[in-house]
Amino acid sequence: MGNSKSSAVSKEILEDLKLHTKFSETEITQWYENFKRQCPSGRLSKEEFQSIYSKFFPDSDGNTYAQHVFRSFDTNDDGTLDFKEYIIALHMTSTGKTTRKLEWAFSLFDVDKNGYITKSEVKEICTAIFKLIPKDEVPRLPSDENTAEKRAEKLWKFFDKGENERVAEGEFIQGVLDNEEALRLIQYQPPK
Ligand SMILES: [Ca+2]
Ligand SMILES: [Ca+2]
Repeated sequence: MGNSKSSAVSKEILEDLKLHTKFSETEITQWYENFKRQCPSGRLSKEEFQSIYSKFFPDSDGNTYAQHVFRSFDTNDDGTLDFKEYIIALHMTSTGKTTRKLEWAFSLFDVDKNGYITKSEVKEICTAIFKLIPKDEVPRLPSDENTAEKRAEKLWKFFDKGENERVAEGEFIQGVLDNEEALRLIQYQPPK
């Protein structure tokens, strides 16, 4: 316990992360140390993740969104985030190319992980995103975006699908790449 051997990132994980992300060995090693400090068990539970995540949204409710983000990061579905999942998530959401980010956004919207997005999944995620908007910002939103339902309707139209049709990953990414409005609606960005 607490010796240098147990706190070092394993060679296997390190090689894997160097291969799959653009992070350097130094960066990965530093993050691992931070990760271990915040999370000595090496696995982040959903509750721990939610409590860290919610701190980024002090003026709104980040809990529902955090649950979806956690689900999209937990690629092996075991209910915890290990270091590898955490770093790959960080790679996809913060430093990845747009396509990488959109692949992640797709997995965020694909609530049941079946490879397609339905309109009800769009509504579910739009509801979670809407909760991230601080209450005092809501009155300033355009009239076709001032409820979660309206945002879901607006976003769904960009994919050019019927009510009961579903959107595949490629269609989702293309729809968002082709429409800046769609790109804006799949996330919440605080006004500058
Ligand atoms: Ca996991
Ligand atoms: Ca789905």
